[in-house]
Amino acid sequence: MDIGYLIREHLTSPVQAQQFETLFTIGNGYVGVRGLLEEDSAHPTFDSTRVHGLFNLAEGDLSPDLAPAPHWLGLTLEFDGYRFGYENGRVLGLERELDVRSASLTRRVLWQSPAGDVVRLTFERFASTADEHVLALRVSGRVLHGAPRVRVCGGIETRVSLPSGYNHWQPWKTGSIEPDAIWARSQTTQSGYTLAMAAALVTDLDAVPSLLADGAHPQVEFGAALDEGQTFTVTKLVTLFTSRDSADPLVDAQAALSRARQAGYDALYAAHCERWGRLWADSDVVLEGDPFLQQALRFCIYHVLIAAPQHDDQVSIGAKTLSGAGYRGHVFWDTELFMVPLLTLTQPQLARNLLMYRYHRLPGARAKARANGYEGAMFPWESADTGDEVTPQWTLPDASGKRIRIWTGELEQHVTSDIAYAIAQYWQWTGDDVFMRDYGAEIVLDGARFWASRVEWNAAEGRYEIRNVIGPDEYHEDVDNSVFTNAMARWHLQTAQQVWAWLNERHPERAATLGRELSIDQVALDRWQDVIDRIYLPFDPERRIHIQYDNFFDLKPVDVLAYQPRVASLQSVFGYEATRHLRIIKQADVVMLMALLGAQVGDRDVRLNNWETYYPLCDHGSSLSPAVHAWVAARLGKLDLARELFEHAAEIDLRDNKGNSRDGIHGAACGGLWQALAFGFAGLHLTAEGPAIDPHLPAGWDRLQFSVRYRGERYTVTVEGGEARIERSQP
Ligand code: IFM
Repeated sequence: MDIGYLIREHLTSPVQAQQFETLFTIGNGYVGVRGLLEEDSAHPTFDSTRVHGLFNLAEGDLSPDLAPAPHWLGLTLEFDGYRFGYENGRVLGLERELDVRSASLTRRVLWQSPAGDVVRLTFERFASTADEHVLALRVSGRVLHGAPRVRVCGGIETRVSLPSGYNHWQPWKTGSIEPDAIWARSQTTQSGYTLAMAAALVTDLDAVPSLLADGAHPQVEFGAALDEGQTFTVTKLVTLFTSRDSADPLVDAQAALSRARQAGYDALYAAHCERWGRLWADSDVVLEGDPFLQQALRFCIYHVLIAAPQHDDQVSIGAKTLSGAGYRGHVFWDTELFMVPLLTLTQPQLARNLLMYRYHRLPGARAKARANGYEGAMFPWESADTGDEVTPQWTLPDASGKRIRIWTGELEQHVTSDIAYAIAQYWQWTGDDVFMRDYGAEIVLDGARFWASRVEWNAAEGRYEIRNVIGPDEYHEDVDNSVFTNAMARWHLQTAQQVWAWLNERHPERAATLGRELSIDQVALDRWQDVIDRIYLPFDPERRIHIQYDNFFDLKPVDVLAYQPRVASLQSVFGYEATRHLRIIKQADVVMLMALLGAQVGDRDVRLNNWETYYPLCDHGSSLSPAVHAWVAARLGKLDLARELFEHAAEIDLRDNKGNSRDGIHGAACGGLWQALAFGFAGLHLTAEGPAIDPHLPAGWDRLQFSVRYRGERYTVTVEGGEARIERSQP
């Protein structure tokens, strides 16, 4: 077994348990299941399971949550009346590990009951990637000492809640199918999605199952006498459907359960592993010379893969994937600029699904533009199922009851260009002209219309400006002429010109339709060109640096590097209000622009000057930041620093270095790590002839190998022993 695929649990304090619940999330692009323990009967929320797309607005709330699905992991084991659990009896041995190669979680426990019986228990679980409606867990036991009577009980716990306490479900209806199988069904209170779950408890013990009637928590139980040396297995098979994917979720859940029972755990697991073998064949990275980074890369790729919808183009990946309650499941630019590129280059069909989510949400983006007095499509900063802006306006109250106004929903507008960037990148790498013709072009063109209407003419200066925004650096709100925002708006308009020219040349009928529907005429095209020519990109010609936004250098200087090392952000050190006036950057901003646009931002000297100016000011208060810095540092040849920043990015969840992994995986940091490696260290880029590399690896990285897909063909990048190559490979 290659250690680079295994993530082991190391608990040094009880609070870390929640970090590992997040880390040990299993999933299949439809459902995500946190790593709660099977026997955990006293969990504060039972918030283990999330299904894509089930957003709901709870009564009394103003922003939707991804509603938590019932907790299906529960399994109680009692030996002669003593309940198995770490707090009872003695744990004589314990190990728990996530195997990202097979997307499965395993725990081995040697346990002595208070009566002295000793059992060895192995728990395994997976969320099937071969049939995404199937979830499975199995416990295999062996009695090493004693001959206890075992009692087993497991069911569907519907009394789940979010840390916020909001309820999202109407009262659950529950029932039984057979003596060893049960079901539960309900609807979300406001959005009206139905979810149905069915579960069976199957065993090789000579036991007669019976039902424990509890409306909110239907369970199956059975008991049997065990002999010393005896082995046994208990398998819990669970199926899950929603009204998003089924006309009758309960009927489908029951039918799928019957099929899953017939197949059995081993066959289901084999099919699941076969699919994962194919996923890894395309997405794996080998990095020899640093075992931690090797493990982190696979861990991060795994978490993006288990969150990416396989068969559904109406949902997208939230900032915390399906692994936690953070950010309520909402979708940010994190998806398009951080996670999608990994998928575009290694699993293009999954990237396409995510881009289609934005296509389907164009009506929401158009409504937002209209509501703000603009044209075209203005995508929401936070998006859920409807495509409307769902960013909450206030933070939750702190200990003193104080709440802070959140302005990103109104002011953080660059997301519209970020989506266009992901579309252009997807198109370049895949050559998927059908997608571009039928869907992508419409997003890019209508986004361009937004920017053309959004800019303001400054007659005194003779230039277009974009005032009152938030750039990637969210410590500074309501700023004018964020260079990131302005430069990406300009890039977006230029890209729209290219897409429009291509459409007219290759698909004139589609161009005519879109031209009519989006009012793209010569007047509009002239306006785009004028904005491109005269939009203001703040630049200091003496220092030859970009200026993050107007008056940025009036902020009070702070020696940010003097506050290292630290887990808390400098905003929490100085306070929200004070930080607004300090020259501290939350995350890659000008640096982010350099990562995306490279030499288009300026010549090497300008980019180096930008780096020397902005890197020392950055607090990395956002998990999105370190990987982007690593990427740019690697391109600028600052390899030691690049490696340090890469390690910082790699540690975000595995070592919880932002202190909030309990809320869910930082999906953007995961996707960012891969990009830092591919685009930064390996220097992967496209030329007219196809993909090319320009690698610079830090000392100690002995070998790097990964594959990407370019226009249907696989290319493998290998860097080892001072040699580097990219070659077309099979299949
Ligand atoms: O999208 C990010 C943002 O850039 C920084 N704050 C957190 C958001 C969600 O990850």
